[in-house]
Amino acid sequence: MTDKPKVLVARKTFDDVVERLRAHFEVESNEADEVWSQDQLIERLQGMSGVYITGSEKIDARLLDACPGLRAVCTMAVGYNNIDVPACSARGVLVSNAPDVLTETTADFGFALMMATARRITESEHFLRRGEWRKWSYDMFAGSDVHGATLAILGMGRIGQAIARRGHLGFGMPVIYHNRSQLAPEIAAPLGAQWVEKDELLRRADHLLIVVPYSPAAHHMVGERELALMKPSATLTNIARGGVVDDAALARALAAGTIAAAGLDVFEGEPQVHAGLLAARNVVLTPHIASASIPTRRAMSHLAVDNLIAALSGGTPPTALNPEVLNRSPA
Ligand code: 8YV
Repeated sequence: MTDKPKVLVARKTFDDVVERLRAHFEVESNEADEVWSQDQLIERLQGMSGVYITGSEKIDARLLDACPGLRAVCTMAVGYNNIDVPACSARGVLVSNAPDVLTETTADFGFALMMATARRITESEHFLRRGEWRKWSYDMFAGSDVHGATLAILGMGRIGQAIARRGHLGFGMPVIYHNRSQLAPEIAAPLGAQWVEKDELLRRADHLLIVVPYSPAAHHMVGERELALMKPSATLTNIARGGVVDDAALARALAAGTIAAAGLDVFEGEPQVHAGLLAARNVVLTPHIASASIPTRRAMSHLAVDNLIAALSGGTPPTALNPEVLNRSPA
């Protein structure tokens, strides 16, 4: 018998991460890394005080009402559009995410994806692997330049700023951005970043980088109308969330030559990918791996555990989204 609180690790993670939890809690871990339905998750959460999740598990009022013992929901992702934070707060459930630790790794990937898209790296590799490379020619897989081109960033949080720094300092790119709030001048100046209206951003972009968090207001923020504003030579790279871009409209724009190419790490309805994107020649597709370096995935996982331990042991979770719930006496 043990009186340790019970926690659920909803997806497979590093063994030592689970071991850290075992020192404090009775732990059940999804070692088979099955993707559970919400009903299966609810079933496994019975009697649990805390849960370690990823960006894939949906935590909403229905789940919370079915799991009244739950006190802490800690995700190893920075994005938390899968969690109804107000519903958690209303029930006194602490929520945390995992910011900062993935910023530089995700910015590296966004930049790499943008470069691969501009310089047609995967398209040319597929051509080579198919055995079609017979001779050199002057315009074979000629793409667009990255250095000196206008870097347009939609969303200018931590990751957007890290991408701006790479573009401005490393590649001499003029940087424009659109965000609800403007950066303080002392932050914008070293990034060479200038705030512009969204339509101007789209019109001037040589390379558009989308890093805005998903929210209902951001749904299809880039759709047919927005794509039509872009230069035919421009590229679009999305490392934010599926749903920010209208994938059907993007597939049409890529086929029609409205824009030159796209680099996509996130998709509407992933892991399904729109058939028009799969069929497109001028698109680089990756399976939501922007934060996937081993050190960063470890840091994200350990940060979720730091939060879970603190939340259930009377400590201060380092990256709580609703820390105010800890000051409330239990109902
Ligand atoms: C994660 C992400 O890999 O942190 C995020 O918001 O999108 C990625 O870094 C993913 O969400 C984990 O499920």
